[in-house]
Amino acid sequence: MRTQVAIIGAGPSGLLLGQLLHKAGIDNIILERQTGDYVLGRIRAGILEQVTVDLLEEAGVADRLHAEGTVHHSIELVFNRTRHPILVDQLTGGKVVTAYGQTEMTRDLMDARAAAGLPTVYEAANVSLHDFDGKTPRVRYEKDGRTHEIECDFIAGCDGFHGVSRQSVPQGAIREYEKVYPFGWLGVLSDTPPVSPHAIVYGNSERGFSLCSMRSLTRSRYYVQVPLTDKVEAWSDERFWDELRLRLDPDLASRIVTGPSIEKSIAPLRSFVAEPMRFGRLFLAGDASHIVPPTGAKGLNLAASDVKYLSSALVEYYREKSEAGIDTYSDRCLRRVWKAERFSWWLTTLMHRFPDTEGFGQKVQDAELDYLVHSKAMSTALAENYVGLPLEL
Ligand code: FAS
Ligand code: PHB
Repeated sequence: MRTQVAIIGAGPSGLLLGQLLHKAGIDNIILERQTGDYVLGRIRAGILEQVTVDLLEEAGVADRLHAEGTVHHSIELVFNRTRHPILVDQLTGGKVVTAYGQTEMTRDLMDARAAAGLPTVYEAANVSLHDFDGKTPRVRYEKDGRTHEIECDFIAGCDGFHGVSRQSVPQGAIREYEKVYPFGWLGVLSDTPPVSPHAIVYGNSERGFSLCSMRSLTRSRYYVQVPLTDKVEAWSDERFWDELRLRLDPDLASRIVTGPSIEKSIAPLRSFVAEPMRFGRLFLAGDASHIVPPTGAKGLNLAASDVKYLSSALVEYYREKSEAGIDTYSDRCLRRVWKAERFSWWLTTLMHRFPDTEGFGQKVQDAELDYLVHSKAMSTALAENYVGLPLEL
């Protein structure tokens, strides 16, 4: 079999890339090792930057997002049991974020791909990448007891942090940067009305970080910081709700509507970047190349901006026979990736309690929070990073 672009992974990166390439008349196939239902069952991101919303519109899959997504004009920081609004739209000249689950975005992309009759191979086992350092790369995979081979012009490694693409790059050709945080996030999804329907609430209390978010006006998403040694089995719903309340201000705590968890899991936090993001005819995009702690809601949005740069570069190659876009792909992505890595690290450091934060360190964190909510300059810096920096910066 032959195609122009072989995409590894049917997460947001792979599906969005496939849709944008299809819109541009570029043939592509997606190889996914799991089933579609398994991919949809992963509960992850929930906040979309305007850049991501614009891309989904460009891909023709934004109808449900506009119908069901919730626009947020502000966020709130809670510390010392007091809530402080950060009026994001006023500080950024009107920019906002949209609450819309990654699961729903993935479902919209899967439905659009199926409706267009585009080839997606689910349960593709033992995917392997070949000859991407030349001009005729190939991808192999196993399905239904047979080995299949695809000849292509380019391979897009959209297969996430644990995928095969980055692992296929010769060790000497790639540099990795990593920071692992000494805590995780215990997340709960519940079919209850969000406690703060128009603002994502980030808390820093002596008991640790908390986050009040949503997926819709009838489905909430909450998180509390937990030690890495914690097991989700040790957290009953009741224990979770009690702990969440203890980390909020009294008014918000009194308004939490509890209900049975429909998903509950603990995720570790890490910062990670692999450089460069291009190896001959192989391009890495999304979590295959970088990971951020979810505090800044950047992971999914960075995947979308990588895909914007990559799809534009491939369209330019096929339409204008120019390699300028593919030659600058990695540098353009990494300039935006590292700014998001910095912001995510900064907000994680500001809003979490670290095991080794002594008296002085805690006083400095307290002072930074106090300065942030009373300084227009610092609140503006938070706001412009939160809504997403312009693509061209
Ligand atoms: P993904 O990991 O989503 O998709 C990669 C796909 O490739 C998967 O479907 C996988 O099955 C497939 N694959 C892997 N290896 C393969 C192989 N060898 N062959 C074929 N297919 C293969 N981001 C936010 O912005 N906000 C959040 O709140 C947030 N919360 C998160 C919580 C968790 C627990 C995790 C893990 C991530 C979270 N993220 C969050 C980040 C997350 O949303 C990612 O940024 C997003 O999924 C990136 O999408 P992809 O790059 O497509 O990678
Ligand atoms: C979420 O809704 O899952 C979410 C929201 C904001 C974040 C991280 C996660 O910063």
